[in-house]
Amino acid sequence: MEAWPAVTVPSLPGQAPEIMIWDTASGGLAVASRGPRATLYACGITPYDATHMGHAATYVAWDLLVRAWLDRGYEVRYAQNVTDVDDPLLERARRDGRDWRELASEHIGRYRSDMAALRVLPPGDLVGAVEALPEIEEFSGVLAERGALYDLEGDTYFCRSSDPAFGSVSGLDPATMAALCAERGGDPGRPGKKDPLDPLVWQARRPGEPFWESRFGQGRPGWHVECSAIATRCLGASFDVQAGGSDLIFPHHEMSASHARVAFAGAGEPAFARRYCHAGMVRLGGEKMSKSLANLVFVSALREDGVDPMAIRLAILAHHYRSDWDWTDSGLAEAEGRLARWRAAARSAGVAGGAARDQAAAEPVLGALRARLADDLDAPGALAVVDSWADAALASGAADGAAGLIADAVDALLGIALW
Ligand code: 5CA
Ligand code: ZN
Repeated sequence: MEAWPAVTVPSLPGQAPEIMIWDTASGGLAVASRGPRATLYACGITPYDATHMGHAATYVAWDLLVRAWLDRGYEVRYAQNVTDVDDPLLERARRDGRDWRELASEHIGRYRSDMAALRVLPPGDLVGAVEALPEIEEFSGVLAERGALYDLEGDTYFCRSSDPAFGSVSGLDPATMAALCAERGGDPGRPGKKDPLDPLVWQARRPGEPFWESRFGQGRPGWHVECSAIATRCLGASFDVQAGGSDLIFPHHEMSASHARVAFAGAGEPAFARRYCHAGMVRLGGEKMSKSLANLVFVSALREDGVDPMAIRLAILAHHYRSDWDWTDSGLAEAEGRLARWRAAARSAGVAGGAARDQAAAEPVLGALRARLADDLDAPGALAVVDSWADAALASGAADGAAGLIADAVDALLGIALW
């Protein structure tokens, strides 16, 4: 499906250092990509409600990674899915007496326009589960040929025991895995399963629900295999980064990786992602912002209230992507103040035309910004660098010969437009 329009990214003199990122699987910092082509798969939305600040924060985090890679001179290939058929979407459509396709399409449209407003660069591939059904079936067929699937009353399950490396993404113990499975869409208690953790790969047709024909009978695909198939179809058997919120570490990212390891066993490099990266949870009033709890702040609602999307983006960037944090009105007000200060500094430095491009003068700020972002996307550190520049520019009142370049760097690396 179509993504959203890209904004232009100014090119900067010099080059970003090696980008390091926290890898959940190894529990440490790792080089995000060896280049020169960097590949990213970020799990996309399930479109049954509007984009909330939690979604926005995760996609802004991966946008920092994409921008850092571009600044390093890498060619970026970025794929994202849209889970446009799944239980929560069908349940919401039923609850509201709406057609599930129409509900999905409304929220995908809103997501696109929110992402564009936040200046998040679009993925090259935005792929819906429904449009990827042939690829998902083909991928599942490979699992079947490898003897990794079994039938239970018409439903098709994946044997997690077919993957010797199962557990290597999350590193969790079996009891925690079972608890998280139950909480996050799995069915560890279903009688007849070979292992409580085995996930559905194809779910048999249920009354009143959409279904498609397949070699596994009439039905629809499981959630984890959707991402295994789409990611590997778009990026190949191995790619650099698999990204999502920390609520996807288990079971989702564990299962998607496990499917791919079995499907591509013996194909050379270990399959699926080299790094697994996870964003913290955005909360409201101390509780995870989630569609199911309905404690949501929507990007579109703030925009309709006249909030500048750049202030929303700055409010997100004030928190490190890996931390859990609370969305607050005061955080947004602080971001509005910061944006006004940065814009005043750019204006007072006379850069409306972007003419002030003294490279030597810009270098300390540019170098510090790049260093902060290369260190596990340290956005709060990067904001502090720009704050110091803006404070000094405002205090001196003199024309700043570097301001045009610095504004370009703020745009290219942080995605914040100062004019
Ligand atoms: N469609 C699946 C992924 S394949 C899904 O999880 N969709 S979602 O709409 O529920 O979430 C989209 C992304 O936002 C995921 O990366 C998820 O981890 C992230 N996310 C959801 N809620 C929050 C939150 N409160 N804070 C931070 N990230 C969140
Ligand atoms: Zn996913």
